[in-house]
Amino acid sequence: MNSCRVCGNNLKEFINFGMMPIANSFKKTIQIDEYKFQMSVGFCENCMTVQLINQPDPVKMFHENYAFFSSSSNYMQTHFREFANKVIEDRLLDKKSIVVEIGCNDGILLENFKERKIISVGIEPSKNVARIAEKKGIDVINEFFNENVVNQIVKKFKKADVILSANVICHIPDINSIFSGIKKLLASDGLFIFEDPYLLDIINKNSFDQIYDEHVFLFSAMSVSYLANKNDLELICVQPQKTHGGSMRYTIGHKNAHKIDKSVVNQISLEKTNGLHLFKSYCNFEINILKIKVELINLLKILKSENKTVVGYAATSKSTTLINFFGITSDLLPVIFDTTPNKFNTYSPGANIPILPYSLFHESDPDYVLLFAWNHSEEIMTKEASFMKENRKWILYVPKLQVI
Ligand code: DWN
Ligand code: SAH
Ligand code: ZN
Repeated sequence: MNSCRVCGNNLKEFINFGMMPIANSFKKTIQIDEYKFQMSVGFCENCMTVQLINQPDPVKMFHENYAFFSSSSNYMQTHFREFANKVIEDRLLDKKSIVVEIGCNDGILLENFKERKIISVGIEPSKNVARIAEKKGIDVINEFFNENVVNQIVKKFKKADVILSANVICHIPDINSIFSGIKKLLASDGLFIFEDPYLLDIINKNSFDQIYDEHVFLFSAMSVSYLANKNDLELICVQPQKTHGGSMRYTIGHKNAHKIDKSVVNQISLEKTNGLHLFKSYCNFEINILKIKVELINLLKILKSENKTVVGYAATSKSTTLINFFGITSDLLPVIFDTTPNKFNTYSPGANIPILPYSLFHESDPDYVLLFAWNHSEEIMTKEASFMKENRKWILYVPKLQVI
């Protein structure tokens, strides 16, 4: 039996992607025997949480050489500046306030609090990115969030007025211990605000590539509400976000400490209208994933038979699922260009497709560009408008296959 990490009930499996590598394990040399794990996804009919059935040990994914640097997108920098400003204004934060962020990465969010002279602490296990945040003058605890970290913060400062987290809570398998840690760390009138890719958007847009080793949970308002309640907390507000193809911002407080916004009940009812509480919806999701697999592979094969050049744009974590599940090899996609120096001149996880520095993209002469960072399409398409004008086309696969 596969037990739900939230409530212990039996998980019902709905898709098996097969053996998958670590999504961010970009390699200096070609490797054919790298670490892989069985990536299948299950649904819990009791608490409504969608989750990976197996997840690699967190230390295999988050370490001193983590490949994702949050500040690689200008759009995300703006998003996090606006997020910080909103929290400061809504919560009337000042020099006496304490803000804690779980998974601060390179400090993309906390640097905004630092600028406003508000005390903030980041918890970040991946040493290389944590060091960048520290260089920005941010106080970082280089550890996985746990009870010891909670005690350290409360002892050094006080309980947190606000605990923030973006694209991190859905990464943490031992989720009840995270929520019980938050219960201890949060001041009596404090708020825990986190965002993660939103299950309803993932299903409706068929953005199945949000499923990879790091993303152990795909949350909804239903499942977060259950999780909060179980840990003597309460979901008090939800606010949809455009980021990462559709995310949800969840605001949580101590039980009975805040008025519950009507957005919670409205969102849960929308989720039920869309069948997120029913196993059959996930079986349909699997059908849609298999459909796009056939469509994209057919397109790449046709383009190859016509001697067209196709290159990949952005070696995202998401691309690891797509490339390996679809069986894309370097004969269909000879190269991926990316802006992250740590990924330059490496080979992609699993498929061993070469990753080259972004500067070489404009020296290449592709007919088609397969956009793996489809979530940043506005930013990227604007940036590349003049290059793409020269009779080149984008290939997009979310929410459906499009050549534009
Ligand atoms: O949840 C997560 C999110 C926040 O970030 C993490 N688990 C890992 C990561 O996911 P991702 O790798 O799918 O993130 P992005 O932001 O969709 O893609 C980032 C990659 O794209 C980087 O390698 C940089 C690259 N990129 C690029 O080459 N040119 C990005 C942009 C915006 C560009 O213009
Ligand atoms: N908040 C950033 C980073 C997201 S990437 C953003 O939205 O861009 C996920 C981050 O979570 C990584 O930097 C990783 O090291 C961190 N992380 C993973 N598990 C964690 C844990 N248990 N506690 C704190 N941070 C964690
Ligand atoms: Zn459950």
